[in-house]
Amino acid sequence: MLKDALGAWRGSAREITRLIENDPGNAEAYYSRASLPSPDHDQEQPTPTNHREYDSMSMHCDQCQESIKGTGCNVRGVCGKDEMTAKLQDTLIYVVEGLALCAAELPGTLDRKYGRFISESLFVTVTNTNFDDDVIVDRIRRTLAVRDEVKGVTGRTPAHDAATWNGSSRDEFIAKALACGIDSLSEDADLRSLKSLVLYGLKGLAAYTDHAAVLGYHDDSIYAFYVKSLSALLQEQTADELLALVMETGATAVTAMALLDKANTTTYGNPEITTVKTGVGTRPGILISGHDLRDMEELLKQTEGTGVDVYTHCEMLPAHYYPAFKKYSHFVGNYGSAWWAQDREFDTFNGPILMTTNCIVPVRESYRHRMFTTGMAAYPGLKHIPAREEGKSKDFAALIELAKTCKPPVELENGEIVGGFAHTQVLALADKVVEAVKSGAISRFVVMAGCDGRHSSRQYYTDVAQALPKDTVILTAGCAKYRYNKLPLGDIGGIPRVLDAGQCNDSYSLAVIALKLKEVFGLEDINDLPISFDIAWYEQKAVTVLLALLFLGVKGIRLGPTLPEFLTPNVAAAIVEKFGLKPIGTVEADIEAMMAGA
Ligand code: SF4
Ligand code: SF3
Repeated sequence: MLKDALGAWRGSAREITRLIENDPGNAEAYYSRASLPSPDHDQEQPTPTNHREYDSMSMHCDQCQESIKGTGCNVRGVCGKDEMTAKLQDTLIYVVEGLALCAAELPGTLDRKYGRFISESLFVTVTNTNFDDDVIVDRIRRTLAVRDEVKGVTGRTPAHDAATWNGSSRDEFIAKALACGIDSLSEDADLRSLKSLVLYGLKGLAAYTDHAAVLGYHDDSIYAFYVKSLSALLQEQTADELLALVMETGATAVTAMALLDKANTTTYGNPEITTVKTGVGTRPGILISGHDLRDMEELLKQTEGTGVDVYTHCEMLPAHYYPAFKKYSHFVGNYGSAWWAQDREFDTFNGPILMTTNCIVPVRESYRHRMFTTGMAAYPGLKHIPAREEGKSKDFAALIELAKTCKPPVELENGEIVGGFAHTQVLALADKVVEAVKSGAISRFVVMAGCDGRHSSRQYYTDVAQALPKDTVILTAGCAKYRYNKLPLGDIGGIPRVLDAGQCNDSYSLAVIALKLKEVFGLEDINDLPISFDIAWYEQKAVTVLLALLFLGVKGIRLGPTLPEFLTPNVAAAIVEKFGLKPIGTVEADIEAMMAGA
């Protein structure tokens, strides 16, 4: 029956299975974890210092691209997540599903306080966001309390363990996880795979929705979808029902990214072409990483006139592109590169570091005393800046006072990064871009958005950027850009060959640009544009972006460095058939194919 359902969706394709069976070399490339970590990053990673009285426990997590091949992470995460944290996150997801099941009984529109609470709880479990067991235990307790509050309102209790189960101690939560992890989603591997795809898409969706909520923007249809989809994960579903849910997750992802785009641009203005310095000044600095722009704003306000400079790291780089932040003379530049190199870069930064969201890597002793978390991010032993009270700002005084006692950052490089090509800026240049395409000066756009990661195989993206013909333009967003955004790739008639729209959530901009170009060129189908998609994924926000692109009808996306391990061959084959999704191949073959429109 499952095969029929998948077959109806994908025809008779067996592309992935065929690749694995007939060409083990390719299968290795598509499904294996490449060597890890990269050669210059091979020191042993420190371990988060949570309690460890559960040494014999096993875990199972397969939600990110660095998941251990074939098994998922089942002893300790490659990310540093240990088995207890993994188990607690499993229980958190389960009780959130129980909350959704109970909330489905509520009449009318879901109260936004519940929607926002679900966003936060899902966000906590996104890769590299929260490693602190105490925080997760507290959130499980709060979720159970909210669930019971909802039951009090409806006067009804759904007949499901997730709606009735109760616990209060860490031990009970750990024990519960043994029965409610991802393996419990379904006994059937393909159905479990489809449910995982929905769940991981929801996690990324929740992160984007939470960022919008922080700025006061909500969309009740997103919260309604949480209730529908999380409840569905607890129930028996057919393949057809789950495939529909996958597409609805993509549709809701578009809604969430559009909402966040509106929240960011209404609050901070439309990103503009900006040159960001990568060198350092002579004053002490605070380094801010992650994706939360309101934290960025409040930190800039509170550091003004203190003698402390502010630098961005990784996904906070695009903050420089917003008009609202340009007025701060102490907002001096970007320090370092993508998340996975942070342990070296944080060491030499010398000043306090603020992690507003993912991605945290296991923290070294050398900078532990200077590192702070806030929002949904947390790590055992680090100071956490509490949530803002209603109508007030967060208080970053502890970072500022510490910064005053620190040395200035050590210079790692001294160059420039150009960015700010979100949809309004690119569309302001539309005449120039269209003319360049019509004259043949631009032959093709290649979207290379997404995540960076530790795998040495991600060198592929650097090599593609360097080897693409000089009449191509790379559209990017997310931390994947660090594989090529400092290369001297030049410009085409004044249009830079790398157009950075911003953070991973700004991938929405790339879709808007593509849809606008389709309109300008009078095309019926987005796939008729001279655009290829060669994107990189790591964590669940990239899953969300991928589902959004599939929902928008983009076909022929190349995805790497490996396809998600949580997709079974049958499910992967279904997506390959319906959407033409492709694993990346060699640099030469992929460029040749992309230039030929394939
Ligand atoms: Fe493994 Fe990724 Fe899960 Fe971490 S988030 S435990 S690396 S699959
Ligand atoms: Fe990067 Fe973590 Fe995904 Fe926001 S910072 S794109 S990986």
